[in-house]
Amino acid sequence: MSIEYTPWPTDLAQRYREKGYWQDKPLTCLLEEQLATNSNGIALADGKRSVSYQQLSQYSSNLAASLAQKGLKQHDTALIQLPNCIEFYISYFALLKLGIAPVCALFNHQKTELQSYCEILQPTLIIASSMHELFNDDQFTHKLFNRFNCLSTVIVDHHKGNSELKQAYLLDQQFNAPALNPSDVAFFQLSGGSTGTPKLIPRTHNDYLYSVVASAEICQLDGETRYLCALPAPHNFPLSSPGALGVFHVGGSVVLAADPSPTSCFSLIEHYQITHTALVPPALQLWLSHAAQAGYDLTSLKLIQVGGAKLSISVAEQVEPILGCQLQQVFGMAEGLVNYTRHDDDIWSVINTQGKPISPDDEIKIVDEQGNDVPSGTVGRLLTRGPYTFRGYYKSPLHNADAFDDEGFYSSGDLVKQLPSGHLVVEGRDKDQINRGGEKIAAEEVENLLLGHDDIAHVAIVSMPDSTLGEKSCAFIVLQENPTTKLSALVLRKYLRQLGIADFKVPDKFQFVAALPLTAVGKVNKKALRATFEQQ
Ligand code: OOB
Repeated sequence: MSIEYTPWPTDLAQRYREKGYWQDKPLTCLLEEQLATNSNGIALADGKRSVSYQQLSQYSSNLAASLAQKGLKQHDTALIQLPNCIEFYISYFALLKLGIAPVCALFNHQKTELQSYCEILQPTLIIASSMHELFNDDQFTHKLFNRFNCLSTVIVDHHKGNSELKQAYLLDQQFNAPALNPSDVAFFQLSGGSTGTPKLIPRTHNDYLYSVVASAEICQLDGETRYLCALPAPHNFPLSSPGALGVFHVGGSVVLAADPSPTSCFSLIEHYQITHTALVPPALQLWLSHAAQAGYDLTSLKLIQVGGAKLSISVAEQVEPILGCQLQQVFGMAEGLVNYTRHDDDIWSVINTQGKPISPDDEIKIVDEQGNDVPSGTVGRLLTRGPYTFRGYYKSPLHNADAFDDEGFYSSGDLVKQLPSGHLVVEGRDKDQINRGGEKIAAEEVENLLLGHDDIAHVAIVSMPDSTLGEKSCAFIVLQENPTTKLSALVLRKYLRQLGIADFKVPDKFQFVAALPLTAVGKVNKKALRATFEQQ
């Protein structure tokens, strides 16, 4: 049985097909099309190794065949957790070819996140790396097997010695590909989240392929493109905006960096003559301050895309003078909608706006608190629907009821205004989330973990301004009346790390208070808590 998801209404689906957005082709066509004309072209390189399109295609088919032999089959689900490496794309395409829909966890995710994904998705397969501490030995794998009956196979890519994953994909074998339905869920994107439990975003072949192909065109990628993937590979930005998949679509090369730091990236830029890359604002700031004295030749760079969090105007202005390449602002979301500033935009729009939507059929509503349209140019809440914006989180009917309006528009939680040119300017946020330099923290998720501590009565996590990351997180804590232990920031950090959450979610600051301020209706007044930082 196909994996369930909320479909687009028939009339819109028909329109998206008529307009040629949905091509009714599976995402695997990205590799097949290159095989015909560019099989020896370099698809991927990581500083030490490189693979051609032919190899990427063969390796992913080999892995798919080996998984099929283990009994894994179309419409199963899987969890992939790999660092930025060639194996990530081999695994991703292997699963797409088999019709297995994976969720691709970030490499800094820990126990809590991985277990939540397993809980929601009930995967049959996990592909992980021994470079992650959880998969260094068998303990965590055993725990997962005990807890999730659905699991049949865990494959760990051992970076030292024998890797089961490498053995599987290097063994040439016949793969009988199942017929894929392009309307099916291809894989799940991770939501930045604003609720207690993580949410998964089903992305179909049709909708995702459209966003990739259209993005590659907007960003003017071609066979000569050498794209540096320095952000976490599964994230929507470096995967599809236009990201690695956009590069595969045009037959260019993707070069993988371990992380976006100048130390990891500059030598790769010089060596591979990188033309395009995608960064979050804090990484861009590091590049700007290290470019001059680093001693690397960065002149091959043509375009730096910046997104994931708001880019300040003063930093945006420095890109061309210092790095000698064009800036493109990208305002996107794993749920769908992606906006780009365009090559032919005037310089003011590139520096001051977050771009305009990919598609003429991206519908934008900007509304006030009552849900009424605001006058043009006024700030309001962003709602959107379109040919690559999802229609519902996976198995989350209650949350979906809040996240969508009656007409199927998704409410992104962003406060924006739209200029007469169509460009959007992000002015703030109306969701319980902290954007820590592009890494999203759902406040409620971390609050719930802290509330599990016996000595904590109440907790509220809010953002506080930070000159490098834009925002950091602060937890305001109210202790129980007679605490059994002496709580400190140190103790609580250790507590959260023992529970196992991604490091970026551990609050940067803990503030112990007698009570939390409340609103008139008795909810925690986070606005008042945030305001305490403005006064400092
Ligand atoms: C990207 O995707 P997500 O899912 O990690 O986060 C989406 C949220 C947006 O709703 C917005 O709050 C924020 O991240 N955001 C920005 C922004 N780009 C994203 N806020 C201000 N300025 C920007 N340029 O972050 C993402 C997905 C695809 C492409 C680019 C970014």
